[in-house]
Amino acid sequence: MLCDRPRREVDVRVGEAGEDAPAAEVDRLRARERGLVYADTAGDPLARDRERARERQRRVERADDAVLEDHAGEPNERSPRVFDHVGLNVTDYAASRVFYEQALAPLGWKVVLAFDEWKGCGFGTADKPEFWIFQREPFGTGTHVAFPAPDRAAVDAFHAAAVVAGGRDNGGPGIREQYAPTYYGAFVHDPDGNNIEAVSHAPS
Ligand SMILES: N[C@@H](CCC(=O)N[C@@H](CS)C(=O)NCC(=O)O)C(=O)O
Repeated sequence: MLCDRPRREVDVRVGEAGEDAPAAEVDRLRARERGLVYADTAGDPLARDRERARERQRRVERADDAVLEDHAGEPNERSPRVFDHVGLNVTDYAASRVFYEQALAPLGWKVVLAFDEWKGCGFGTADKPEFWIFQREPFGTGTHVAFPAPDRAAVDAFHAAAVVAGGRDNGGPGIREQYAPTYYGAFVHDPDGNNIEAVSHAPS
């Protein structure tokens, strides 16, 4: 909320919305724009004190577009990557490799390291393998793996590609309000019956 006569202005560079101001207020600022916002006074015993509350106003400068990317499903300080890498045991390496190559391509994942002689390969979005498949026992089924999508169109593309690749539809693209208001996901079973999902948390 803008205020033309604040009692006290403090210049801070906001790298993360939510600490010094509600995200919705910071989101109104474009990259490099500056403006005054109210600090989040929830739980603050001084919040009802008008003078003190005004002192909590902060002048902020949107740091850069990285704040917007907070919604894109990429790891960041508030939502760090949980695993370094994960792996599934599959019954047919060749079949699963083709399935995942086609299904994950719209999300920017590809095979970045392969051990064909051991019937295994790792997928990644850069040069680091973060999702592995290996043909070995005990064969797995029913595991749920969700891949981050940069936007809703990528979720749509994932679902279409995964079905064309032979995946079994387990829920078309759409909002799943039971998980979160902007949770946009799609689900497909891989050749072994694992529940593979793409999800976007973008606001629209
Ligand atoms: N067919 C459902 C699939 C939902 C789903 O699999 N959700 C995940 C969590 S994001 C899950 O493991 N749900 C529990 C379950 O299906 O038992 C849909 O389209 O919404």
